[in-house]
Amino acid sequence: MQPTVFITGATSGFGEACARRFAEAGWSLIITGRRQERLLHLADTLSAKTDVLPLVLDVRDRSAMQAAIASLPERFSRLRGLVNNAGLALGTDAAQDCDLDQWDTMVDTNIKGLLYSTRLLLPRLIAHGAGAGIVNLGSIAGNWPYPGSHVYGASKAFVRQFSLNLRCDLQGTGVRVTNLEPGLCESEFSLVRFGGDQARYDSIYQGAHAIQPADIAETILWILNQPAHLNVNSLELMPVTQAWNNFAIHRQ
Ligand code: NDP
Ligand code: 8X3
Repeated sequence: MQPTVFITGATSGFGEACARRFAEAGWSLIITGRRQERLLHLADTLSAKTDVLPLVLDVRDRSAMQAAIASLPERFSRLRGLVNNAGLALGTDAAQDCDLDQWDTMVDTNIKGLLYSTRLLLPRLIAHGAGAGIVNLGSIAGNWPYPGSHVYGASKAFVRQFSLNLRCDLQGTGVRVTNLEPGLCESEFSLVRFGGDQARYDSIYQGAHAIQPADIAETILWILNQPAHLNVNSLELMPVTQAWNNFAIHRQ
């Protein structure tokens, strides 16, 4: 029987690249996202290669998530993989200048949405047992501070600790958990963060040789294909061009 992976946020970036890579590797797919047209187009494209179930879902909508997951068709009922990918950053202003609605959106998506998919799908991963795994999209922003990261980085620090804590509770079930922590990657992520400012987006990636979504998809497939006795707890990735800088000192 083909393994099945559930991917949140498959309409662009890492999620879409994962859908394409896992389909190539022969996995069945459950793919989700809010943008219906993109999701259905992707499902249509990949259905020539594998069994695909598209679910138009907002991860923040707990009752819609519950209903969709409760009524998964039998052939998709047992999961080998969950890629908790849906997420976003909004803005880079200093905390004191931020819009509280944007903070709500980041918390509701990056934290609460990830909690809903995890809790609702855990029984199906546990039913699979040995070899099953969750890959959560953390970030270097959950490990390291930088100006303007405030709630986004804190939401990813939540994801990191939640991933480690999950491992304690899942001990004995065979279900593995990984927090994947990428640095600068080229995707719509920055366009969303910069409110659609294409020129600012272009300048961020100019000459940076950023990580590509296909690199992340390859890494996630590698993580989930590790031998069943092995858990990758966390994995931080940066492009070679990215590194740390000095501590900031404000001089009077
Ligand atoms: P993209 O913006 O390209 O993709 C984000 C995906 O999340 C889209 O498919 C979007 O789908 C989905 N999404 C956003 N909000 C919701 C929601 N409420 N409900 C359902 N789906 C939602 O970004 P990336 O692929 O780069 O980012 C994916 C993950 O990786 C995020 O969690 C991000 O924080 C993390 N990350 C990104 C890095 C980067 O530099 N790009 C680095 C480190 C981590 P739709 O809009 O159709 O709902
Ligand atoms: C995205 C990476 O460096 O923009 O999570 O915070 S960064």
